[in-house]
Amino acid sequence: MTLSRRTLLQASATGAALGTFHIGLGKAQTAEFTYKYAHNLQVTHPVHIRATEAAEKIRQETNGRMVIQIFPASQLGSDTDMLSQVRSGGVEFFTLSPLILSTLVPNASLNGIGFAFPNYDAVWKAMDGELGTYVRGQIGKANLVVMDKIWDNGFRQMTSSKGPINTPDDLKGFKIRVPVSPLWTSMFNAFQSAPASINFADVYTALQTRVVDGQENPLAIIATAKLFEVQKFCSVTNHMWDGFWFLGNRRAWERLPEDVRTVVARNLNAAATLQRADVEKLNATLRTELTAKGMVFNDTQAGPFREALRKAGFYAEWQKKFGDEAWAILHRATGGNLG
Ligand code: X2X
Repeated sequence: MTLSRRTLLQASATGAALGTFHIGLGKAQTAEFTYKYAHNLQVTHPVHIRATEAAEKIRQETNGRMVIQIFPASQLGSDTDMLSQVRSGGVEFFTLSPLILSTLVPNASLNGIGFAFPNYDAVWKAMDGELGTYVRGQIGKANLVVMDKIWDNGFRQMTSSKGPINTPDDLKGFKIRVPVSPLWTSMFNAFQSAPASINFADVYTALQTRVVDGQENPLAIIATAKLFEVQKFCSVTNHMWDGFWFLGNRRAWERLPEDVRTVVARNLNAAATLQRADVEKLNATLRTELTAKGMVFNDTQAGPFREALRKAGFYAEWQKKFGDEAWAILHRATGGNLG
């Protein structure tokens, strides 16, 4: 009696376990949609951490119908490659700086005008408001899908292996890596630097081998991509704010049923909000950490840099390129910090 009851209990326990196993396996095997998401950051960066959480929630909330596989650190290719892949459908999702996106959607780079945003409050008001709506409209016209909430990259700072950047004069002749984007090249040409367009995937090596002497990125990237190993000086310039639009391939997006799309968009946008707070916190605390790792920091004044850009005709040139409508939107968003 005892035995048979135990046998029975064991059998049912095994059955339950097997059942769970089968359901679990079934989910993995029968995901209706398995989409790839590529980005250029390390797995320790808040973009990767929050996107991973969101992908797990999306899997759960769709009962396993939607699986998002994440490929960090430019594993599938550089930003330039991934932009063409997300257009063709080779990857379904991709996060990209608005400035690099401007190689496809020219006015996407509005937020990157030098020294435009005074602080994060102004950034989020703009990107969640009129400026963001305008840019997302432009992205839509280029036949890509974009989530409502932009993710944070941060205010960018300049690093160098040579010496600190204190004034615009220090940028003259400076061999600096910039991302592949006309606005970045134009800005450092205006400073009379020698900018080299290099995808992020190749930046660490370019610095290590001294192909370039410096680069510029927010502290969260200088830390997580370990650029402090190959750069000695960090000059706090806050020379532009940069983010990441969460892009999707349109055909892949339209293949998803409405209810799945809703779950995906809701979780990605919620993750962006959490990620913004993570980066803001990191960018405020990392100076101490990077100093402890041997980096030498200096503060700078925006005034002389902005004046150098103005004198070089940078703002006038970009006002013409963006057009009056777009420039007026930027003007309203930044309280007139445009030269
Ligand atoms: O390429 C960069 O420097 C980075 C990582 O900040 C961007 O994606 C624009």
